[in-house]
Amino acid sequence: MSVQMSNFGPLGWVTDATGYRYQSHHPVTGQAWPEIPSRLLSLWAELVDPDLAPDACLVNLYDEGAKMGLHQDRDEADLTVPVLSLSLGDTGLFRIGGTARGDPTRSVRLASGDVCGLFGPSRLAFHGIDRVLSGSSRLLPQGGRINLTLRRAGPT
Ligand SMILES: O=C(O)CCC(=O)C(=O)O
Ligand SMILES: [Mn+2]
Repeated sequence: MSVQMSNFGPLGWVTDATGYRYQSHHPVTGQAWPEIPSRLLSLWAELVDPDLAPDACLVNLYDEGAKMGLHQDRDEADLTVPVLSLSLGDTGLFRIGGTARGDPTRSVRLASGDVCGLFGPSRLAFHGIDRVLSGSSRLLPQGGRINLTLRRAGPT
């Protein structure tokens, strides 16, 4: 995978030779993930649900040339809870289609500060990042793009 990943929150999404899963600790250090920043929790409460907190925040770091193939987010216990993400730094070319892999797709630019939600019928839409527009933001001193994806991973 060309994207570097870490997590905030009680559960973190990890991938290794044995597959992918949510777990409570960093696979190398064994430490618990840091808490989800309060401003992200507020964003979720405002836009998704004030009564159901997210328990996972995936941190994706895209360096120049990094991309993420088309996929569905479906490792969560309750697939009706929306997914909410915040993009920072360089603009990402986000591709989104339908709920079947072969459905037509379209491309949307996610610039720094943009929030993207997968709600309702789009919750299980195939999506990915085709590429990052290097140099399109000066937010991150070393360039690149950070995407923070909030999810409710455990049972609701
Ligand atoms: O970087 C993005 O905007 C999408 C990230 C994503 O789809 C994921 O981490 O599952
Ligand atoms: Mn995803």
